Amino acid sequence: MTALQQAPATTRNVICSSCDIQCTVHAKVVEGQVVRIHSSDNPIFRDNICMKAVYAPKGFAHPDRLLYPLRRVGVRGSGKFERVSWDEANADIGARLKAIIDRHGPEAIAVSTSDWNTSTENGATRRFMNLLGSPNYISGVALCAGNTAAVNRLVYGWFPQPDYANTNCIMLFGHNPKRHSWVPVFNAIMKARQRGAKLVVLDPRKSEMAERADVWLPLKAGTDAAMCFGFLDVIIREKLYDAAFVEKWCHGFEALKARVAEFPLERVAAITGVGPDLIARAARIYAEGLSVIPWTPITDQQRNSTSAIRLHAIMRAICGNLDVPGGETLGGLHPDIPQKSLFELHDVLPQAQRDKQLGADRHPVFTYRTTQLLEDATERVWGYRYPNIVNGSYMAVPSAVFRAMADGVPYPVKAFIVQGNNPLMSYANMKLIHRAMMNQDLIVMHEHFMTPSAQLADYVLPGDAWTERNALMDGYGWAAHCKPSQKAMEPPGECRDAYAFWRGLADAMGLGAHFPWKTTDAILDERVRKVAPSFEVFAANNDAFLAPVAFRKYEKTGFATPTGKVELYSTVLEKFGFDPLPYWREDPPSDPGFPLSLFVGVREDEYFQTGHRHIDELRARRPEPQLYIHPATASAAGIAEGEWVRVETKAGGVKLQVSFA
Ligand SMILES: Nc1nc2c(c(=O)[nH]1)N[C@H]1C(S)=C(S)[C@@H](COP(=O)(O)OP(=O)(O)OC[C@H]3O[C@@H](n4cnc5c(=O)[nH]c(N)nc54)[C@H](O)[C@@H]3O)O[C@H]1N2
Ligand SMILES: Nc1nc2c(c(=O)[nH]1)N[C@H]1C(S)=C(S)[C@@H](COP(=O)(O)OP(=O)(O)OC[C@H]3O[C@@H](n4cnc5c(=O)[nH]c(N)nc54)[C@H](O)[C@@H]3O)O[C@H]1N2
Ligand code: SF4
Ligand SMILES: [Mo]
Repeated sequence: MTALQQAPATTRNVICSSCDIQCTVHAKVVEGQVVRIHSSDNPIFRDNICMKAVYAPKGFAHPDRLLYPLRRVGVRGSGKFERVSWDEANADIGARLKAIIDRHGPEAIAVSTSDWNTSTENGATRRFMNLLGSPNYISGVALCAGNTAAVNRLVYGWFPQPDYANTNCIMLFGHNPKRHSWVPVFNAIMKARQRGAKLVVLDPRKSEMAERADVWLPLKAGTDAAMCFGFLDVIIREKLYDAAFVEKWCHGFEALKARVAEFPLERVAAITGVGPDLIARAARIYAEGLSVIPWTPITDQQRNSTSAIRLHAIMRAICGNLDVPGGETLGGLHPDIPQKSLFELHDVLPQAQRDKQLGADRHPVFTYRTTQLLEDATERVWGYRYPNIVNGSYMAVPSAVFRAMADGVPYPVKAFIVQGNNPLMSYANMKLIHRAMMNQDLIVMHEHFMTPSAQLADYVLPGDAWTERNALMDGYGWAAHCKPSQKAMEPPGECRDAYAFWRGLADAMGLGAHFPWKTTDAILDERVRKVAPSFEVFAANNDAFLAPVAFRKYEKTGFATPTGKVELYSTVLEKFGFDPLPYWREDPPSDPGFPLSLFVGVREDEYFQTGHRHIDELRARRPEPQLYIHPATASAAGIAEGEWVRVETKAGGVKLQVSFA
């Protein structure tokens, strides 16, 4: 036995943030170091654990981990940095931000963060920006749930969660949780299947979930919205909807009916490539009993995203699946633990600054322009005007921010602060983002590693990891629960947490008085004050802290929309001159120079997004980036499995290794 194996061990309850689903796991700690991650005994998580979590401590202890603040000394992107202190870094960043604000206004400062930090910064990101006066916050959430949350909010004012434990049918629009992808959702779907719940899967590829499905609809990629019109055609023609709910609670059913009538099954079959009988069968299974449509980024990232998401919401509502056991529950804010939204101070951002939010003119749905039309209704139902659902509310539009950074249109953005996000690789249009970043006066990154984005920064500041901090993960305004995460070890070197990062910048900008909590632990103590004497006590006694469950809450408050009803016909979009009903927009005709169609999706078990490639054991399992291609298409082109090919679109190209798997 080694000395380490003999030393006494303790176990901490930690929330894994190696992806964004927030599993509670156990960290075994020996002599101040996390030596093992294993599954917790909580029934939602105990059945299995994914390899990203198991290898996380190894990843955090990697020799390439950033441990000290770095300042760029060579030209931007040359990779030359020198070590500085946090104080030096913050003072210089503060002075440079002030100069940019003096010259261009606070809207010239943009911030980009992502999923992992949704709960760990305790609202400090938006607090800092709102106090400064900048509306230009963007997040990877724009490609992942933020859009869905905003569109759901337009329809009924909440973002619902599936009740997997009691549902009769799960309909997946490409969503493909696996043993190593979104473990708790995978476990919940498997348990529902064991109980006899039906599974309907829409996926152009025979995915793992498609293999398990009662009905698999191999639709053409990007045609999900059209498919929903087909489902609704069957549901409305065969009167499979909940007529009493529609009558009492829905706005615009007749208009919707007329729109759906434009989509007879033959038309939908021609668009989607799936036969009318199969479409009708799936629609009837969905409408038969209590059913759920879990969220997926697939319908966040399509030409017809907004319509597809609205159509999901409409199916839920008219089939009587909203806020009932076995359907989809409406969460909201926890009544006893102030969620991070309440720390964000959206009310201090002046209207004139809100109006400058980039991209709101053409794509308003998750921007202030839309959400401010919902504020009164939100206050009536939520008791609060600014819930930040999945951290995706009140965002600017990423592509518009990158254009402002690159070309100064409609006004210049000259400083870019990035926390836990790899913008160059995660948002669409890498060439534009590269140009945007190269045109900045100041880029600050809060990171674990020298990512391709960090290599372009002026300052790279070291971040702590999820084993190294206390945290309170709230339910993103999506579910009304709070889960504590216990610090298991000290962060290495000078790594700091997200709240400390923003507080340091706030001090440098003369805003320190607005950040009265000196540390994350102080703000956590404040957040749990109503239910425990301190965060430490709260975390020791609670695995998860759930709000009391209640159903059909809208019967008391109405829905959080201007009409107080489910807006099948959107009064908000109508005000902006957009089509108030969902619609179908055809793809432009394909270019003969690009004969194949390409779609994305398929999470790699070993990695989360652009990270984790530095962990040897994981890299050995999947050393190369892969392209999946049908063997018949490959052989027609003379391509063999294992060969490297160049994939080109009009936007650019990439080299990938061919796999038939
Ligand atoms: N091409 C393509 N683009 C995509 C997607 C895709 O599948 N393909 N998926 C989309 C989706 S669904 C999402 S959610 C987004 C995700 O996009 P990103 O949020 O950019 O995800 P990552 O690539 O994981 O980058 C996160 C970075 O945060 C750092 N990090 C992790 N934990 C911490 C921490 O605790 N503190 C600090 N300071 N830093 C930390 C990691 O080192 C990593 O570099 O990408 C979207 N974009
Ligand atoms: N191991 C691991 N797990 C992860 C992640 C990771 O990076 N690694 N990322 C996490 C994150 S941030 C997210 S958001 C989730 C996302 O997880 P999922 O929701 O499962 O999304 P994807 O894996 O991108 O794609 C799922 C399926 O959609 C299909 N698909 C592609 N285009 C279309 C289309 O147009 N329509 C339909 N109906 N289907 C289509 C693909 O063939 C694929 O089988 O995974 C999470 N889990
Ligand atoms: S699915 Fe894996 S990586 Fe994601 S939170 Fe759970 S344990 Fe962590
Ligand atoms: Mo995501």
